[in-house]
Amino acid sequence: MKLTIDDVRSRFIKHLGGEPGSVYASPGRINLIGEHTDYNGGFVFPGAVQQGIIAEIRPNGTRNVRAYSIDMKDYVEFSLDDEKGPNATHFRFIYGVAREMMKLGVPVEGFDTAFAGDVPNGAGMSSSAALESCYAFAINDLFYDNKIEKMELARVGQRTEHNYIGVNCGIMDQFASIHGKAGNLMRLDCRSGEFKYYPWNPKGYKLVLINSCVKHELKGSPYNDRRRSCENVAKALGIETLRDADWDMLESVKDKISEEDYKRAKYVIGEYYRVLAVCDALEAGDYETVGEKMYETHAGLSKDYEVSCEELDFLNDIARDCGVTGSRIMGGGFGGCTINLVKTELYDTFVRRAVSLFKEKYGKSPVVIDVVIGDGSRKLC
Ligand code: GAF
Repeated sequence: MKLTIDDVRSRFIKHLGGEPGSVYASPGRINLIGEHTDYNGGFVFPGAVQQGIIAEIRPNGTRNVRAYSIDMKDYVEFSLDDEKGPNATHFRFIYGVAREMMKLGVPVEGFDTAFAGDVPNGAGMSSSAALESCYAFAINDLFYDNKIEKMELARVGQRTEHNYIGVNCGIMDQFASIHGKAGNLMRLDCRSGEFKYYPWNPKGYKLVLINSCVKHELKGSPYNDRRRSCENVAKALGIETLRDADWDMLESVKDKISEEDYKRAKYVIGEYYRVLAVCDALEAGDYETVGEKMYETHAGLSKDYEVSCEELDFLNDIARDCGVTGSRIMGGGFGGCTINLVKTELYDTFVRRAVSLFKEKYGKSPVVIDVVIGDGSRKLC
């Protein structure tokens, strides 16, 4: 994390006055494979990154929250008992988390807070989950003696997206932000909630993100439509989620569902099998298969799930032309980054080529982000 405690503390004191409070951090995430599977009860394979949110928080003995966003240079004051909450999205995350914690019986009190982040916005690295997880973790620590278990804190963040932001997301991002562990990816079964850490140390390979800087915002994007398509197909099949579907079942309802819903489900079922194949390949140290599956995911996300864009397809083509082992859209799509599994000796050539060809075509440089797998939500001081 480039951001330091002092960056946040100095503004906290400047804008909110008084004594220092407690400081918490929560990261953004990457996802190796398993995209749009979380809300379908499937598997995901995320890891926390070093970039994240840092927030300083100090209970103020009132029912009000006084919050300063260092990045947006924006201040708000709202009551915890207000039914509507603030308008600005960056403050609604805090309001939503506090209200969801109150619904769980947490005796949340008013607090003063300042926060900043270094997860690039709209990159598909989950800056919003970082913010939600940071406040859920902090409120649990400050007002409830950490009595709420981590998976429930992740659900608080997810419900904040559903109930206060309007994005019907799955659990992956908040799960990853809360549970992240340096040097480890995690395989989460989104149906049972069971997860396993996978040490991530692929000798001879690097993970690098290329941010197209096409702004991805899930709010108002067709993200919710994708989820609805999956639910339509599950309903036609008489099952709870597409986790329980296979190819034959999908074919059996082909005539009863729209062509569009069919394509969405086709991608999701394929992705379920791809994640399992990647788990086996990782256990065998077979990164070629991991990479192949990443390319297959990209093709599915682009052609069947239709959440790619011209710029991301272009970056994916460059990766393939350069001989990069694996490459695909990462996160919800509609812009943001590709994630690339690159042999160390190819790294410089690939990055140089991707930047220059992209710039030549679109007139602006994409941003290169080296992936370092970091820790999940924590108290810094
Ligand atoms: C977004 C959502 F928030 C996640 O829940 C997940 O569905 C992801 O898109 C796609 O895999 O990040």
